[in-house]
Amino acid sequence: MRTDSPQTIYRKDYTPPSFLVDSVELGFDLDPARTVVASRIRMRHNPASTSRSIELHGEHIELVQVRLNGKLLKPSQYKLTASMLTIPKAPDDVTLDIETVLAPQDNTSLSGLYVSNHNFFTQCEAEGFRRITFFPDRPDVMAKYTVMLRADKEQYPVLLSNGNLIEEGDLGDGRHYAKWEDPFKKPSYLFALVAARLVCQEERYTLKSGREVLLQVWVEDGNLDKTDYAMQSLKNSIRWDEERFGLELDLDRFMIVAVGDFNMGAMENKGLNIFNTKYVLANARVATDVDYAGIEAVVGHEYFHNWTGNRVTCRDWFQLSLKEGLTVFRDQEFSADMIGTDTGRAVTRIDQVRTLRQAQFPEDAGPMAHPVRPDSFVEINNFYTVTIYEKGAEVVRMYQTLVGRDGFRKGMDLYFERHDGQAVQCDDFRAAMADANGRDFSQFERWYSQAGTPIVTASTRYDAASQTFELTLAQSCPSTPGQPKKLPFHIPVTVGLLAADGGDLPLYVDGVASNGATSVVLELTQASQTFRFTQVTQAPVPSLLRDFSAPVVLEYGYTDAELLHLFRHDSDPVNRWEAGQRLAMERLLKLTGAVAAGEALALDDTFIEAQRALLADETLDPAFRELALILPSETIIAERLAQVDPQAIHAARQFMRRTIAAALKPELLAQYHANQTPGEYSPDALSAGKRALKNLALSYLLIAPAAAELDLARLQFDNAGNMTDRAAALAALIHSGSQPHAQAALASFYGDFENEALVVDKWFAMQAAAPSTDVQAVRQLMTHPAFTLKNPNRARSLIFNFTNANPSQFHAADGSGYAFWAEQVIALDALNPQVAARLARSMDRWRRYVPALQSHMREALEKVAGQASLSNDVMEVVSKALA
Ligand code: 0A1
Ligand code: ZN
Repeated sequence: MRTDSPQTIYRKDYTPPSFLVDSVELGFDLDPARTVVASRIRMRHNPASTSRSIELHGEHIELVQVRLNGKLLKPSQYKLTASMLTIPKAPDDVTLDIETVLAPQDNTSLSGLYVSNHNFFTQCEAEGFRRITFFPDRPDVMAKYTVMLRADKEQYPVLLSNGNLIEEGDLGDGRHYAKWEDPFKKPSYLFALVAARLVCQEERYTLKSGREVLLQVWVEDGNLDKTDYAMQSLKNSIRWDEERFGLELDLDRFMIVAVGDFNMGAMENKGLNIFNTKYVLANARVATDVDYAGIEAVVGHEYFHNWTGNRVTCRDWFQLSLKEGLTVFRDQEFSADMIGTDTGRAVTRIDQVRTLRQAQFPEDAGPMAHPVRPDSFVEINNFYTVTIYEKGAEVVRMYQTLVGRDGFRKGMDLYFERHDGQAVQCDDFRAAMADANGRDFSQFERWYSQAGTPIVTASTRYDAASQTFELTLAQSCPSTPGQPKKLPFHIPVTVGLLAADGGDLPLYVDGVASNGATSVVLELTQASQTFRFTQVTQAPVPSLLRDFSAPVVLEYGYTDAELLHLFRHDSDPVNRWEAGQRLAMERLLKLTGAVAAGEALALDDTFIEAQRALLADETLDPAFRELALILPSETIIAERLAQVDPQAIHAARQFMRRTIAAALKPELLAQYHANQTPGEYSPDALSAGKRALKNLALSYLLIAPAAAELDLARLQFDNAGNMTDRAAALAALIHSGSQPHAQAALASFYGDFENEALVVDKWFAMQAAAPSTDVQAVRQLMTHPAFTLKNPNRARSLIFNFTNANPSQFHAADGSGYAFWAEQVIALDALNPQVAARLARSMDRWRRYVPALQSHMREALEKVAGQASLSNDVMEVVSKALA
């Protein structure tokens, strides 16, 4: 066991910085083994601070010398620890000159300055800048940066940093230089540099105002045929932010750079966004529809950060969701607007709900549960979570639901009017939304301070004589670590009432302005509240929480008949989908119980007939039909059970899929043929929806395939004109249970794509997630020459997909999956603590498993926790799991 216990940082302990920085000049002499960084920092005392000592963070770097106002400081004049350089009793105006040395080639953490495929990149969020030079590395210190880069010209022909290129030239000795200046002040976490051998696609683009800007997408040589979609997405993002929010690009030059080794998706460094290759590179041959959608979303996300994150930033890291929740909401709206149709919007909304249920609800119910604005953390990198991002986006969306689109825009305008150029808090955003709309959002604050997923329980009463319909909504929220009791939330619940013919009844609600509309937003603020609908001419079926108007669990005792009615008729497509999910979930829970009890399994015709009708309903978008046919995942089913038996869940879900496949074979085949997308590949939503439905049909047809189905899949695999169809056919063959077919296709796929790293990731990922792949097979795959733990994408593709997407094997009864998990967490931690800590999270829900598995899981967790040298990142996760 490690002896020093990691330090917890509390939000309540915030103090303003003692010194503010006006400008920073950085000089880099880049060398993989020994990079020298010279910095000149002009600072002045912050009147808001009582402290006179300058505190500069610094980690894993060597201090060569420090001068204060020109004078070299003796070691006795400062204090240097492993994480901080402190200069006590400093005068009001200070210029510091600091020289540091570092070794980027040894930096496997991918935080700070590092080398990837012989090129230099930086990643400074959250606290990476301190791995480059000593600095007050906190987001409320905003300064202007000038950066001089010097490097070997032959090896690093491209030298990039934030802002504008103001000078470049030769240094004579085979080296060259480039000088960059960022006209905007920024926190250190937005600093970036790239020194590399890269090529770019570039374009001049005219803003609505008429100003011309230069857009560039930088990639390795050989990848220029994969940059069109990222460039198009960037242009779409720029236009969208102008139109929807009146926000213009504030720089003359905007760059996207792709790097193969990256811990996250991408990073919004000012004017120099650095991206995981996964979110840049695409063409029909190598990328799937899902990849294309990811590129559009992430390019948008990083671009939108330029205003929500960069121009207005966070006061401290507890406010992370201020920029992340808001920016995810913006990228979600962007993706929805890009599709443009109502069902298209609904399809994106359904995807968001699925992500919440698959990942955020479990987080909110587990040992790492935290509020959208946390009160404490050990390692900030562990708080780039689905709660901060996706639940944070839901919180922002609720403002829009409460004040409408126009009211939301007014709130955004006021937010920028008040806070441009500042580092602020979540409360400031809430105040802007409230003040711009004359609303009281004080209770709404609880969405930021209380963790846990609220449960809203509905009950209803219809009185035919008075034509009134009463809807009672009661809310509660389970306790979470450190928060045993919760107060009521301010919850928007969008409601409609369906008539017997499936149409919407006009709504009149006492005390609520509804005026006969077909949907109304009710505001639930008490523990329990009754809403009275009048002029209700017939007993309705309530459609509750339309468009998933709040991130809650909604409970209502729907009958099957009511759910079928909603599934067939609800005018809100999200709730239509939801009714189908409820029908499926009820059955999956019963089947899981039956498997565990050793009883015979059966699926009713009603459910099958509903699925049959939906599958062939040509009035519905294929994309919607596909979503409505996917059964709740094994993870989502598990969340509904007090005690989880992964094998029983797997068997129950497989039984249901097999039964559907057998009953609907002709319809599935018909849809398979009806939804082909011949001709040139296009990632547009309609074509992607057709492929999704067709490939879902294929996967069903290959559950228990005869020779004809195997041939169908192989034919698609061989003749596919795009990666979506090729990968789907390969997955179907892998899951078909026919080893010869699966192995042949895998070998041919690898042969065709071995030089495409992102496709090799898919090859590993598909195998890792197949129920036929046991832990022994994963170990075998790890010996493949293409496997390495050092590349995060590769580690995720094999190891994370096994632990997170292959529950029946990961949870093998003998605990071998957990022992493997422990080994990999430990091995990864030595290389890259951030990635290791994410893998550590796979064990979050261990206390919910059947006792036999729990004891194996505890053993594995204790093994990790007992390691002599463990990063704070992993330590925080495993100790919270065991607490
Ligand atoms: N701000 C980025 C995400 C990001 C966070 C941390 C990173 O390294 C530790 C990298 C990227 C975003 O929201 O896109
Ligand atoms: Zn972000």
